[in-house]
Amino acid sequence: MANLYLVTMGPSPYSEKARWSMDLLGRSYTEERCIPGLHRAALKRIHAGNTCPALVVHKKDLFTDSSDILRWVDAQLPGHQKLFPEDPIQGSVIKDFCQRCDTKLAPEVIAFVQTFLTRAQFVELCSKGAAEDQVKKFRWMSFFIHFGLKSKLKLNPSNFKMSVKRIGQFFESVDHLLHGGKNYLYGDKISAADIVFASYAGAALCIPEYGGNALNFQDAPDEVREEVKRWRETAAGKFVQSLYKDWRKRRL
Ligand SMILES: N[C@@H](CCC(=O)N[C@@H](CS)C(=O)NCC(=O)O)C(=O)O
Repeated sequence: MANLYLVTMGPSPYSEKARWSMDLLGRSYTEERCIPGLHRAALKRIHAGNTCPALVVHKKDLFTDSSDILRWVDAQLPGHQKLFPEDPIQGSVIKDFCQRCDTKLAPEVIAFVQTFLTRAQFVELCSKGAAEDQVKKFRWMSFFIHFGLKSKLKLNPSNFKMSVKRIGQFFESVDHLLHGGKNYLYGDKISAADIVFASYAGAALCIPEYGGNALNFQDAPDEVREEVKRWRETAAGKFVQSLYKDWRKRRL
């Protein structure tokens, strides 16, 4: 096993947050990209829980939550590059914002992306980058996985509407943070707040530079495309697009 071993799921916004923070750190790591529903074996192998992402460091330290992975990355960075500023007040404002993204934005984004996917679209979205044996298994299990996920996450048109409303409200709150043409959400340099928000919003906005598997805007369901078009024009949407262009491939 590699010194830094990251287990993810392609479309998972939490996985994108972990992947992006690892990429910012700039150390080489191995990513095992799993298919939802078939991810348990990979997690079991590293003694993790039931959810992706999970990170194993030097074959001994295990992090099983995207926020813990982001914190681990931050601990590796020198003071002037910290993603959570050392100033306690700014640090706690950013921590609160990130928690709000975790609880109020990410679950809505998952519902938004998945609700109207056909099984073929779901298979395509989940398979990219996964190991060949998982992809093969997925071909005959996808009906059950797709159906199971829809019922587990209660994906239906009325919950979709609710998710659209909540994502829209979240974007409005970010529009306020960006008031006056700011380049970053808090302070004058990139922070955890920018990475976390953009990782989650990037999945909703079908951003081509998304590090995992995002929907392709052209092929996305009509219901999704309509909202994406609108959100991309907001200050928050433009901010996410430019952060991906400027920062997604950068190292700190
Ligand atoms: N709080 C966790 C949430 C992770 C999470 O819910 N991951 C989803 C993918 S988006 C997952 O692995 N679900 C699989 C399952 O629940 O079995 C984190 O931030 O890492």
